[in-house]
Amino acid sequence: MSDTETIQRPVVLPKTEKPKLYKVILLNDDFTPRDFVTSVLMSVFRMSESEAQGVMLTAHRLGACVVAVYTKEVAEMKAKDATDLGRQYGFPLAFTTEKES
Ligand code: NFA
Repeated sequence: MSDTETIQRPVVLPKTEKPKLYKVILLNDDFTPRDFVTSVLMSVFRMSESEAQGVMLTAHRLGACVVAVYTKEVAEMKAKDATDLGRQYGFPLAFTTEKES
C-alpha cells in the first residue's frame, strides 16, 4: 500500500427541484357586487385598490382573470379563503386554482 490513498467520494448532485406553481383564478358571476370583489382581492391577495379594480374588471369583461401565482398549498388556501368570504355574505364569488404549465 502506498503512503497516500485517494478516497473516492460519491458525487452528490444538489437537488434543486423548483416548486410547482399554481395560478389563482377569479371567475366572473352576475351577482357579486364589484366593490365586494375588489375588497376581497385587496384583503386576501394584498393588492392595492387600483390593482384589485383592474383584476376585477378583467374578470368581469373576459369571464376570468389570473389573480396571482403561488405554491400549491398557498394557492389553494387563498382561493378557499376568498371563496369562503363571498359565501359568508351570500355571494357566488368563486376562485379556482390551476397548475402552471
Ligand atoms: N360581474 C359582477 C357584477 O357585475 C362583478 C364581478 C366581477 C363578479 C368579477 C365576480 C368577478 N356585479
